[in-house]
Amino acid sequence: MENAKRYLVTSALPYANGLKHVGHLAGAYIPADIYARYLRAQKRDVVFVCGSDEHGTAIPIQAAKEGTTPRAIIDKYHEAMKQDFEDLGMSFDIYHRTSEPIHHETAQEFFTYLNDRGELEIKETEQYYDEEAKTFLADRYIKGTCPNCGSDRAFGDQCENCGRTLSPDELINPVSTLSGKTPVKKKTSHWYLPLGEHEAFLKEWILKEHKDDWRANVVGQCKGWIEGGLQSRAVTRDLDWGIKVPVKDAEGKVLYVWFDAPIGYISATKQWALDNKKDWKPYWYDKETKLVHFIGKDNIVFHCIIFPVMLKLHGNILPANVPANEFLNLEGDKMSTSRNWKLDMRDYINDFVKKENGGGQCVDMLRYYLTQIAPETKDSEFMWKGFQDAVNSELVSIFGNFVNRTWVLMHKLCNGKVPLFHNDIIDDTDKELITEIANARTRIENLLEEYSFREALFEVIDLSRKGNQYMQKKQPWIVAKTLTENPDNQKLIDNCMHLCLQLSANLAILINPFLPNTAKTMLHMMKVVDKMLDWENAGSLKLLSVGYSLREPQLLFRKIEDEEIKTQVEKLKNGLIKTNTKMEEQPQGKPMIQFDDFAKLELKAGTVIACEKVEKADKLLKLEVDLGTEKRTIVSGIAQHYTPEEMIGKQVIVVTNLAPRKMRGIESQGMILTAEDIDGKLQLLKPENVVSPGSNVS
Ligand code: B3M
Ligand code: ZN
Repeated sequence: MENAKRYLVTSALPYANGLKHVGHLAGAYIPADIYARYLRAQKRDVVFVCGSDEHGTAIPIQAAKEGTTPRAIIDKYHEAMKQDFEDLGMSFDIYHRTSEPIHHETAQEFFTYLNDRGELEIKETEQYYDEEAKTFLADRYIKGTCPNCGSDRAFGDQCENCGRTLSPDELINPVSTLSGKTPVKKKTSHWYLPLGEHEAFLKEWILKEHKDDWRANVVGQCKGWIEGGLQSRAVTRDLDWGIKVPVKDAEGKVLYVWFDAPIGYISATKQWALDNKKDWKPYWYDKETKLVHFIGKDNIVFHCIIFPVMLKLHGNILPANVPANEFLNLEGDKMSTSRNWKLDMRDYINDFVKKENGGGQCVDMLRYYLTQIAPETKDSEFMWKGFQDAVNSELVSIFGNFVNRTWVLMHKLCNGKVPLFHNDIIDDTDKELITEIANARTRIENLLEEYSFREALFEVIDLSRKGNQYMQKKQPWIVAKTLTENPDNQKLIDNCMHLCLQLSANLAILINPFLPNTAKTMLHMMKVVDKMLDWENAGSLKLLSVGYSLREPQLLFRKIEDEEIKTQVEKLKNGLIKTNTKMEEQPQGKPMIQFDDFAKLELKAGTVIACEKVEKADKLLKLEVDLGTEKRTIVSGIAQHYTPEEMIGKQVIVVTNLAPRKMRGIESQGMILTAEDIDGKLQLLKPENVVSPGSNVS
């Protein structure tokens, strides 16, 4: 296996529009972190970069939802995501952001370079334009009926109901989400990357050169894209949030987020180099650099086709591999932010990591389970019960148990010191274990080099399992009972404990890329320095010197109780119920209005003086409301929440200038205001203390 001269490891830049869940963590972050930690332990030259993706329509859309500015959104979520990653032990050399000036400059330079060389084409097309908001509409800003399933929750890029990918032209009855108006078609020009011109290169590079060393799912997806015909891709957008297109007269145009985001890897490297007084260029220009992108499967086309074409045209190196992961489901269903069926990193941090001392253990437990179920070749499933089993029956019962037994017995039977190994009485069982220790390193190393993290981790646990079996065969605690009769048997105990201790030291090195906190605790127990964890030490049987006294054992992992799992599953299900009700009733936020719009409403406080049910309508009540200067009849849909008797005497808030409407033959001359609770129950809005009927409400 040839080592590269240097490595650049990247994790997909998460959108700064919300918290990220453990599916993201398992897909693009933990595997990259394991790989980077492994390379560092190998003392290779490695830079591991990530950062927030702060452009694209996702950002202003979230800003509108939260009633704030895009800038406030990226600042808030950048900090939050950065903190979450830190809390979960991601060892980025830099966590950058694409809103930084250095990134804007880098992306603009990149665009200019391609544009000046005629690598981009300009095309004029017709796109939806909102005449009221005076803006072209990004796909996400157009809503309509899905041509596939008929749902009205379809957007210009995708139907929320059936998941089908759409283009704005396919929507039936398109409406602008900004103004609620029907958009018109208007001409606009954009820059395109003519992917078709690079088909031969892509075929050669992916389908031939990398057909064996890239994951089958990745090559398969690329093959589909290439053979389906590569269309030119617009690399600019009509939008006011993003990186300005660095061309004269390109007002109102920004770089497409998928053009600038991957360049974020380059600007992050630049910033890292500035901070550390290094040269960033070899990482992006020298062929002896190994560039590896860790991503989820939905990002394959961008990292394997579009960005490589950009890199090639710009004179950069190409990725050596793109180990994309499939998706992680949760308790039998797809993870989804909009349906709230997810486990946010933040929730795990709050419920486990922050809840107790030794949060490091909990971090490692999650890292363990997510690696054990990593969706490397197919979608996989996060089950709370599976998490509990993985922790209790593997980490606690196998790995933790082996290390703990070794320490307890060493203190009991060897005075807390590393005993001598007596070569004269070595037997086959010892020899077998010694071979296992020697072989494990290469096996694990090969698996890590080919991005099979799941299997590599299995091998580490398996080695500890072998330690348990060895100890079970040797039974030093039984041998100890024969010592008065046969003092020479201490040698048997010594050999067993010596090997178990050396194996433990090996396990610390091998587990370190996966579970760094566990390795740290083990270092503390062994009273050795970090350097022992250098990968080159793995396989050695001389890691702990004879006679060296070690510390008392520490618990590496705690058990996960049934109660904790139950709580989590309930929490998940409750969250789903809440969002379901919320979603049905309020599909999305309404467009912003001006004060003048609000001022058009006339609101008054009134007192209900009579009330009765409306015949044959189980939801309606007919109210007589005293508004001081007049009395009005109002029909209201509150019959399932209030009885007529309860209503009499109550104060209510009435919209008095709403055009009258007939309901079940009765003319309703206004509307009373209610608030709807999460469970659908209606509550009347009313003044805190009784006011005179007819009081103005504003
Ligand atoms: N922000 C999409 C995502 O979070 C996008 C990745 C960019 S990587 C350069 O899935
Ligand atoms: Zn649909």
